[in-house]
Amino acid sequence: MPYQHILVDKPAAGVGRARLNRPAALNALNSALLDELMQALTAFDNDAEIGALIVTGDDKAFAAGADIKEMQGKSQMDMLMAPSLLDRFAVHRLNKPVIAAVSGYALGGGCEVALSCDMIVASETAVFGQPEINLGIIPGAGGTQRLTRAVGKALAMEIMLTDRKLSAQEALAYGLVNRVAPLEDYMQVAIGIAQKAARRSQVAIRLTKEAINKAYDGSLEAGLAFERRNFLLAFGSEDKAEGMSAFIEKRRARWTHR
Ligand code: DAK
Repeated sequence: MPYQHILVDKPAAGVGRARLNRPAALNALNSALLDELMQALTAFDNDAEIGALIVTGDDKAFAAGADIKEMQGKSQMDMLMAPSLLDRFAVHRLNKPVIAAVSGYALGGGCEVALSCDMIVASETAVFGQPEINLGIIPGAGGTQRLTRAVGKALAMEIMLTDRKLSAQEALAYGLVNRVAPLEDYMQVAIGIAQKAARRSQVAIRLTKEAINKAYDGSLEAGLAFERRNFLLAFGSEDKAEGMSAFIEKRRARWTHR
């Protein structure tokens, strides 16, 4: 099936790969792209020939976040009432192992998609961050919960409150990513890990993944529900409108704190 915003292939036996493909917008995640991504990943998840999945972007950007140009025109009610709001960021619900192969920017929703995967392989050029604070909003796809669990409270606060970015090596040191590899090798490293998982029993893999997530999750659902509420609150603010306009108009935001 032809997709408009992603590329799909099987780079090795048993491995399905979805590549975000909006390079002119640094793979910003618009609704259509997210729908296609979930459709493609779900198809791989249901394909008996496939044992592991890879989500990736291109060398310059995994994804620079949700599409600010699309979000700018949306109201709080648009976001609240969107029928597939939660289904669009649902990589964590897949049954098979999912590896994010990250090069360049993994920001905002892009970082959150990577964090929703089971493992992350980063190129040396990868940059992780949650810059939503610059737009007058908060992370909305799990960042406040998953990043905090991955790197701990102090660093999570710095990343999300001050837009501190993490390099690939820092992300490795803080336990956010599994491996860092040179730009020319990171995809092969991701494929290698995917192949190792793909060779195993899909039943045992699925049950193991479920059990690990149980240990890790705790009250993640409650955390996500709370985050969503606060995301919607921020989305109704004047500062959200100002932050997004300022980005698009390439100027500094003038916050009114309302
Ligand atoms: N959205 C739309 N367009 C983007 C974009 C984005 N997030 N990021 C980059 N672009 C576009 C730029 O506007 C530019 O387009 P033109 O001006 O050429 O038309 C093109 O991509 C190249 O970008 P730059 O010219 O800015 O490239 P630079 O190399 O100079 O800078 C950068 C790269 C990544 C530092 C910069 O582009 C940047 O700061 N981008 C924005 C990063 C950002 O703020 N990301 C967070 C977005 S908010 C939700 C769940 C999740 C979310 C929302 C809702 N629900 C479940 C409700 C997530 C929210 C976010 O991710």
